[in-house]
Parts: sequence; C-alpha cells; structure tokens
Amino acid sequence: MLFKEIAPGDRIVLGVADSVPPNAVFDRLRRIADRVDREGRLPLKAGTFRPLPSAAPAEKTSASPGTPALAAELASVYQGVLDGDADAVARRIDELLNGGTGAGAILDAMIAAMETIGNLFKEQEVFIPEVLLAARAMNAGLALLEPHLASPGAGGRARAKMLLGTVAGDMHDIGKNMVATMFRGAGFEVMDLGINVTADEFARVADEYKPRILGLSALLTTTMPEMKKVIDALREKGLRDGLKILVGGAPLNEKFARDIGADGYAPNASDAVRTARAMLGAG
Ligand code: B1M
Repeated sequence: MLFKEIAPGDRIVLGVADSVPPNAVFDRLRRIADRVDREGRLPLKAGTFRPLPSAAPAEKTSASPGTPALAAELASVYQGVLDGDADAVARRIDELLNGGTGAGAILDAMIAAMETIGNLFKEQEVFIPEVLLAARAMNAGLALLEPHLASPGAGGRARAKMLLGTVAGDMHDIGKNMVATMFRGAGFEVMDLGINVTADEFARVADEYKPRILGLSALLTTTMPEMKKVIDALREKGLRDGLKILVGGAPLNEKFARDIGADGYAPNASDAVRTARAMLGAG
C-alpha cells in the first residue's frame, strides 16, 4: 500500500542504510527487501510506470523534445544507454559493427543518450542509480568501439605518449574515457590512471612514464582546483618543463585553464586531439 501511495505513476529507489538505531526492527527491513524484490523491478507492478523517453525508430527523425534525431539503426544503442542496459548495448554494437555501421556514428548515439540522461538528472526525472547504469552501459560500449576508432602510429614512428586521469575527489570518467578513446584513435599511446587521481600520483607516474602530454579531467566545480595542485606538484618536482598539460571537463573554460597554468583547454574529446596536436606542433 505504501509503495502505491508514494510511487503513483513514478519509480522509486529504496535505500537501506546501515546506521540503524539499536532498537530497529530488522525483520521489517527484510520484509521490505522481499517486497522490493518481488515488486520493485521496472516496470513497477504496484503502480503505473513512466518510461524514459525513447528514440523514435525512424530513418532520420525530427525528434520529439529531448530526443535527438538518430538514424534508425542507432536508436536501440541510444535507448540501451538510456536504459542502462550494458548487455543490450554491447550486443547491439556488435551487430552494428558487423553490419558495417561506423564506430563514430555509434559513439555519437551514445553521447546523445548521456546528454539526455544528464538533462533528466537535472530535472530530477532520474536519479543517481539510473545515471550510474547509463554510465556503465556507455563505458561497455566505449570498450567495444575503441579498437574500431584506434589506428596505429604512422610508419612505425614512436607514438606520442599521453598520461590521463580524472583529478582527486572526482569520480566522473565518461568524458575522460572518451578522450582516451579519441587519442588512441588518433594514434597516441595513452596511459589512463582512472578516477580520483591525486596530484602526487600524477607526478609519480609522469616521472616514470615520461609522457609528452598530461590530460586532466574534472566534472565538479569542487574538484577543479585539484588541477592546479597537479600542475604545482609537477613544477615542484621539476617535471613541468617539456610536458604539455591539457585540461577539460564540463565546468572548465579557457580562462580557467590559463589561470592555473595549463597549456591548453578543450571543450570536447575531438577538440582535445586537435589542441594536443597543435600543442605538440604536429598541426
Ligand atoms: Co555527477 N554531477 N555527480 N555523476 N554527473 C554532474 C557533473 C552535474 C553537473 C549534475 C548536475 O547537477 N546537473 C553535477 C556537478 C555540479 C557542479 O559541480 N557544479 C554532478 C554532481 C553534483 C555529482 C555528485 C556530487 C552527486 C551526489 O552525489 N549528490 C556526485 C559526485 C561524485 C564524485 O565525483 N565525487 C556525482 C556522481 C555521479 C555519478 C557517479 C552518478 C555519475 C558518474 C559516472 C561515471 O562517470 N562513471 C555522474 C554523472 C554521469 C553525471 C552527469 C549526469 C553526466 C556526466 C557525463 O558523463 N557526461 C553530469 C551532468 C551533465 O553533465 N549533464 C553530472 C557525458 C560526458 C561525455 O561528458 O564528462 O562533460 P563530459 O565530457 C566531455 C567534455 O567535458 C570533455 O570531453 C568530453 C566528451 O566530449 N572533457 C574533456 C572531459 N574531460 C576532458 C579532458 C580533456 C578534454 C576534454 O582533456 C584532458
């Protein structure tokens, strides 16, 4: 009854905290868990369910609000990311690649889905679990696309090395993973340190790996200052000279990059490759 009352026509996320008072009736938690198990799956049996907006499966559609115009064969990839269904996304990408669809077009459909999920999150239409699932599906797709976007270094020439990571305190990695994919695709050798990377860790690995470019990503206004800490740490350890530092992430801009002493800023993954090439004097 409670579920029906609190989730009429919508979805709910039930969280069970581990800091319960000593007199908590644990049996109730078990009963709730059982109930969620039976009825909490989508679509909710105990109420109507409002589905996520779906991509219209037309050739080139003039989209309904919030839905991008996509070629028909890409609609299922877009929808799969939106639904957070990593298996479906992987299956579909496999089929599309075998059928000759370009990896770039598939990537665009996944980016569009992440934009939609971001907007839904902002409007509180979806919540962190859905966003996480979408992120997981996107990353599963990216892993499959990577070999198809990647090209080897030209003529046996040594490939320029890039060290990359999301700064300390920041767990966002989708944009950073796309940057890695695009750089690999452009023939760079990329060492990706992942998320939540401290300034010391960046400096330590930069010393060992000797990259020509260091790429820093941040998605939170609260973690942007970490980028300056990384640059300061490199300077302190005498590693700054000869290393080009490229920064990016949704809350950043050119001015911020200049202010913290970075060499370049890029608003998206493809511009990042162009900027890096220009920084290295490779056109
Ligand atoms: Co978070 N989150 N998140 N989140 N999340 C944002 C960033 C936010 C804008 C959402 C919102 O409020 N509208 C907001 C930040 C607000 C702010 O700082 N002012 C926010 C918040 C608040 C949070 C939490 C604090 C929420 C909470 O817990 N209450 C929390 C923080 C966790 C932490 O990091 N410590 C949090 C958590 C999460 C999830 C874990 C659920 C998940 C991340 C999963 C993952 O990454 N594996 C998540 C997501 C997915 C988002 C949104 C919805 C989408 C981000 C994304 O992946 N975009 C985001 C809202 C939004 O952006 N609409 C949001 C798609 C991606 C392709 O774009 O990352 O911008 P983006 O990358 C682009 C460019 O920025 C650029 O190129 C990429 C591709 O073109 N780029 C570079 C990125 N890095 C670059 C590096 C470069 C060059 C270009 O050179 C090196």
